[in-house]
Amino acid sequence: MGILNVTPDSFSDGGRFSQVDVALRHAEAMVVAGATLIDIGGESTRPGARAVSPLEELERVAPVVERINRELDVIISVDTSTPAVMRETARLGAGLINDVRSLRRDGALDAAAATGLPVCLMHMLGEPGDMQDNPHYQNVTQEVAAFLLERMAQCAAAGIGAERIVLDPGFGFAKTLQHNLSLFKHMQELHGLGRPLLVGVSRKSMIGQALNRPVAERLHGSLALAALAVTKGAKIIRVHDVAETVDVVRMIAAVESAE
Ligand code: 8Y4
Repeated sequence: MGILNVTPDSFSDGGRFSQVDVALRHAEAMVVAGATLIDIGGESTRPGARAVSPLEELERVAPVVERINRELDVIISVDTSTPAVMRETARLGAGLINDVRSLRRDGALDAAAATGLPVCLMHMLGEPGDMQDNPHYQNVTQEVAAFLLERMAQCAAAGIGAERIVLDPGFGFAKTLQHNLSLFKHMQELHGLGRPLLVGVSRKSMIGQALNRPVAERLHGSLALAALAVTKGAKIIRVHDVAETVDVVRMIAAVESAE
């Protein structure tokens, strides 16, 4: 899964390419490099990021979803917690709802159910703005598993069957470095929930903290964790550096398919 951030159009310098063209070219490069999903997000989850209205989020994301659906052979994942964005992007050809809030916003369960699309449920406590204020767990892996099980039950009650669900431990969301490392080490316990796992660690601060690297120097740490995640059974890896990660995944597959 390649990450595509859709930035606002308002600062466009009126150059030769619109923001939609820039996004399409980035998505195409990731598909050529081997991405089978593109995750499109129009609302920043960074602590302190300005809140984006549903209309503004839709205006950023919808043209990109429509254009990629028209021009590329790839599954479009929409990184959103907003019911209207789920409904409208599903109509425009999205193939997966990726909600870091696990459908906890008002109306999100019903909106996601109505689309008929698969959903990625991710673990996070609180909201992006306050999630890193002193997160606390007795056993982070068990508590993440319990949270995801509860969200799966809410989905089932809303008509979203288990066969439509992908699960995500939510690395970097309401977790200290030690929480992230322990959760990663014990990730295989989450297979007990019976659904495919998606892992997103690309360039994240757990790599920065463990290696003392700024964000521009986290590729090798990201690839190490991608390899380890695949070895631990993760089925989808959400990354910025698609070509490099695809080599890692193919190399593992080559070894695994040997006699
Ligand atoms: C550098 C670059 C440092 C990016 C931090 C980041 C996940 C996700 C995000 C994830 C799923 C991010 C939308 C955070 N992370 N969705 N989204 N799983 N399913 N930060 O781990 O990439 S945004």
